[in-house]
Amino acid sequence: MAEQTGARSPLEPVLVALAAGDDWSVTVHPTAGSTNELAADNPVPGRVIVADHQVAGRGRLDRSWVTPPGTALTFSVVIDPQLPDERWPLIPLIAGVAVVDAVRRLGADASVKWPNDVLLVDGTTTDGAGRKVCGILSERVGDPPRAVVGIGINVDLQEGELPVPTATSLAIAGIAVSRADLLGAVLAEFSRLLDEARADVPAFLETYRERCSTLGRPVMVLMPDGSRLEGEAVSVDDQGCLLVDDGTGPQRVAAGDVVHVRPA
Ligand code: BT5
Repeated sequence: MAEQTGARSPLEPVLVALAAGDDWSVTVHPTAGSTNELAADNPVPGRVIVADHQVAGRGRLDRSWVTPPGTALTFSVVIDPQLPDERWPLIPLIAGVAVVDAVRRLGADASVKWPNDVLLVDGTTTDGAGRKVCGILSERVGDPPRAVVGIGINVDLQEGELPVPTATSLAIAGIAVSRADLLGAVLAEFSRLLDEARADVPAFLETYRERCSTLGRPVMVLMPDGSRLEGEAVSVDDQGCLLVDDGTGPQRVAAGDVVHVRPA
């Protein structure tokens, strides 16, 4: 079990700002409803809103994101993506790879489940698919349009504190890291990958495909209209859509919840 000391102490705003670096303007709230909502209220590029304890965290499609006090890194960044509109769907993918790369540097066996859940393979994993350590909610707000990218990472939750059985944490995988240092690492990776995507979309998509554990797997996709698609995830196209071969050829999925099906 990972040490709780440090990870459970309150976030120290000065240390958080130092870890984030000069490119970001960080505000730390001891308690907040949803950091995405606070960021959207005043979407100035470069702002980072961090909640020590987020009490009304939002997932996609009106779902909720739940983390016990002091155990998670919950924050939202505001960016001017400087990407053409048709490239905006790449933003959450960029954030997913940023988290994967930041936690891989800590020794975690992390990957992206399309489009942007970050999974961690820990000691409990039997099929190599992993459990969710991080969720990402990216929203387009304001005029001129800005992206608010909300990231929630389970840092220090113990098994009994997990909100759902499909969740895990860095601590459960044996990784101890301060939330401030983790924020700094994710922001650095996010900036690097955003620059990569702006300069060379195909290069970024190659990076994404390498980090994406959905590819090559049997999947079941729950579509927004309630229908299901089953098949093998064969690729991610240049728009960031998932291609699933259901036996009749590749079907293009722009949005949906993917379940990694245990290989037969
Ligand atoms: C997400 O939604 O995964 C996006 C979560 C984004 C959270 C961040 S925290 C900072 C920022 N401010 C916010 O208000 N939100 C963002 P979705 O794919 O819809 O997944 C939500 C589902 O994940 C829930 O219905 C639960 O099943 C599960 N879940 C909830 N809390 C979890 C946790 N801590 N760890 C893993 N899974 C969780």
